[in-house]
Amino acid sequence: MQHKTETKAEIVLQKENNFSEWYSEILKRAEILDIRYPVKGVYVWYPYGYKIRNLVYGILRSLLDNEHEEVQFPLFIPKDELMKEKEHIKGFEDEVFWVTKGGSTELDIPLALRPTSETAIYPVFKVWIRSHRDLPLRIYQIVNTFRYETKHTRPLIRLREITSFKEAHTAHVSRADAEEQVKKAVALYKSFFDQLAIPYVITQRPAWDKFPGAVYSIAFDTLMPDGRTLQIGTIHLLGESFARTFDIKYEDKDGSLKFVNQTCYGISERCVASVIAIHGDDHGLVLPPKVAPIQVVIVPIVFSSKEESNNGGNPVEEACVTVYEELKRAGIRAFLDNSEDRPGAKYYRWEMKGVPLRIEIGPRDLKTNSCEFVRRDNPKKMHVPLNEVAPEVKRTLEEIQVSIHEEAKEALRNTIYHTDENIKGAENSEEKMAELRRKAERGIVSLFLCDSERCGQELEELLGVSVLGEAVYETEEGEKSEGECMICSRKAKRVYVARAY
Ligand code: P5A
Ligand code: ZN
Repeated sequence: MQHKTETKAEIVLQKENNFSEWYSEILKRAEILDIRYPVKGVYVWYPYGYKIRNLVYGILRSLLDNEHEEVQFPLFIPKDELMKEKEHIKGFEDEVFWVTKGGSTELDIPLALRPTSETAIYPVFKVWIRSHRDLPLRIYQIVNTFRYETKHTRPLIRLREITSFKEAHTAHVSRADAEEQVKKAVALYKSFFDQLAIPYVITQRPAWDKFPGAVYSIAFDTLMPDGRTLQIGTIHLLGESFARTFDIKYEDKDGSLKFVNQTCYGISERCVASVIAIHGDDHGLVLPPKVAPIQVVIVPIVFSSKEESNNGGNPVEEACVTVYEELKRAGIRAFLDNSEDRPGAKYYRWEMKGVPLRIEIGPRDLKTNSCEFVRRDNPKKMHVPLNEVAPEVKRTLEEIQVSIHEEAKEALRNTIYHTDENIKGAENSEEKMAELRRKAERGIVSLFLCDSERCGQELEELLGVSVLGEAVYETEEGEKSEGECMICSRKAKRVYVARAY
């Protein structure tokens, strides 16, 4: 190990003890996001953060491009369109930013900045869709959306400008086809989060807390290091409700006119937030190789190299360049750090930036024609012969990707606390409730709850949690999926609750 240069930092990073501070410091030190922009809930992407963002979105794009086509709709939504769908607007009206003037002239019709794009897109679906041959129609866009959030805003987590809302909208001939699409969207999002090595639970949101205008909503939630869950994506079955409001009909094979059946689903910057929060450690980011802008950094271990290299070549530097070029040729995102900083300063910088693999090459390594691999996610070092570097890098990056995923999945699994008991009705129920409250401090609690809003809200208050929803996709084998509601003792389904962002 080289002697680490002491790098002065005012704040010692402690992800487990003080996640909130850790998170803001990482965004700054790893140069993801500059939070100094003078509008609440609105932030600036640094170049490095933007590269991560683009790699993350590249994965989603390639998944969506399979069966969807990318489009772009306007940011402005005229007030009358936004107000058409009654339930939808009830859910969003307090969150809409309005443009009411052009210069100093009042606009005839105020324009909303899209909080989401149903009411921008569906009036156009009405003119695009004529016949059953136009269906299924599946589009997506990656755009900014605006929500006047009144809860505490937080970079990448609760934004007033979501800079990249990845929203898909589909229309189908029947309810069965739309439900099939919901399943496909679930599979698609699973694959997306799996590639980010992000573990999740999938739930059906309670009927009293679904997306405004939907028949039902499916949510993906992950667990942040402070024990709170973060909703990282949702999929909604819209049925015919928007089709009726916006009069979206198609001519069926028999000539009759029918309403389309719709779905929509979306993901925000929260997917980037969860990559940072879940994999990072006290030294900085730990990026999954798939989304690391630099997958491998090469650090030459040279001591007084300058004179030597000026006199025509230094074997260490030459070896580094050879390795760098070979990795580039192999399609690996490599970087050769031949700056004048000391090795320790370089280690610090690239650890902070989450580079999954570091290759060190020094004079001693050259004597054995080898180099040293240092993984970001575990402290073990490995000697690798120089002529095997490219395949070994590929193999190691794959190993890292799998290993951080397994670790994160395990951590989530371990914090889910299951109970089959009807605790509210039990003796010493006070004590048992307090126990559940403690469990919910650190993770997800799985319990039985009926679908009434009253029971849901009572439980939320008793435990200081939010109801995520019914564990529709993920119940473990052998686990009871039906029991008695913890609040009213009626028949109930297994539900996940947690303190949520
Ligand atoms: C689905 C796409 C929708 O808006 N319309 C089109 C549907 N669903 S949603 O649940 O309201 O939002 C989708 C996901 O976006 C994230 N999200 C946010 N992220 C950051 N800041 C916000 N203010 C914010 N609001 C919502 C959530 O992950 C949500 O699941
Ligand atoms: Zn109940």
